[in-house]
Amino acid sequence: MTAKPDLLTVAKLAPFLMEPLQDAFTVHDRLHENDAAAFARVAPHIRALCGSGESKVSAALLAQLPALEIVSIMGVGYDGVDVAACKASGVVVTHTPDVLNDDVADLALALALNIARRIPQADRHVRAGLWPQGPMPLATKFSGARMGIVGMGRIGQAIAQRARAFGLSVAYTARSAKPDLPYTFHDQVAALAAQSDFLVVITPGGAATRKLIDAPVLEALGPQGYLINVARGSVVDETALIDALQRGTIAGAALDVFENEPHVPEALRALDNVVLVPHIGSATRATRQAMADRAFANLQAHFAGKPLPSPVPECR
Ligand code: 8YV
Repeated sequence: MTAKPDLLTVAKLAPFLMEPLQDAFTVHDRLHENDAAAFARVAPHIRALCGSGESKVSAALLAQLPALEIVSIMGVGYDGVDVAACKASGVVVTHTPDVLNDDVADLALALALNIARRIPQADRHVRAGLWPQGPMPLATKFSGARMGIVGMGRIGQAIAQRARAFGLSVAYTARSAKPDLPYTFHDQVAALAAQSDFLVVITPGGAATRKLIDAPVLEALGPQGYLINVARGSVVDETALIDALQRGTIAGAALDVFENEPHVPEALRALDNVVLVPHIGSATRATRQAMADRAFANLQAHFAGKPLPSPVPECR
């Protein structure tokens, strides 16, 4: 019997991924974080890494893993992985696109509806026994509004389809215009924001989009506008956002992701014109199972010498 390959996990993984991993690999569960001496002993033998969309795989970690062949990310985003360093050492990177498009798009619409119609605030109003004292302040109409989407990839397109079903007009910004799509393209995010009631961020994280949503963009979105972020916290300048929310520069924000997750600034938590959820875009049982299956399938294919189901674009 050949020995199972050694695999290091770089995130706390769900049991439905951990179990198949443990059957097929010798799993070292976050050993690099938990036990430096034990890690130093196994590091030369580690052939695979498995983590989540939020995992950090730095050049410094890679330098300690001379036998590494593959990094399998259970997530569509892989902005924490130093892909250039992986490629330089012949390490392939895989992720799990497509299977989460519906869930993330569903959440984007749910957040937009929640912030516009003030549903969490209304729930708190009823629970606090305030209804007998009078009605809630009137909310913002969602149907027929203007949505601006920052990032028109697979998930952006799923958001746009749902927005159209609500009678919203859709415009977008992306690296380049997509002439096949029936939506208005803006090459500047501030110009898009100026034309939007709901600005939805669904662009990859990483250096290219860091603080793309800054004070001038929020200024352009304006006092009737709402920001929805289902991408990465890094894409929004959180300090500028808090300032804009406090001053009424924008009407409100609904956020699934934050700059320093799982820590959310007290100043943001204290505001009433926000809806805050803890990075749950893909967090349904069906979708997380599909993501786990794909992350495992990528590893299995690699060690069976078969084509990889979903390498990241840079590794195709
Ligand atoms: C999850 C995500 O948070 O896919 C992504 O990029 O951010 C999320 O779906 C996570 O990666 C689940 O493992």
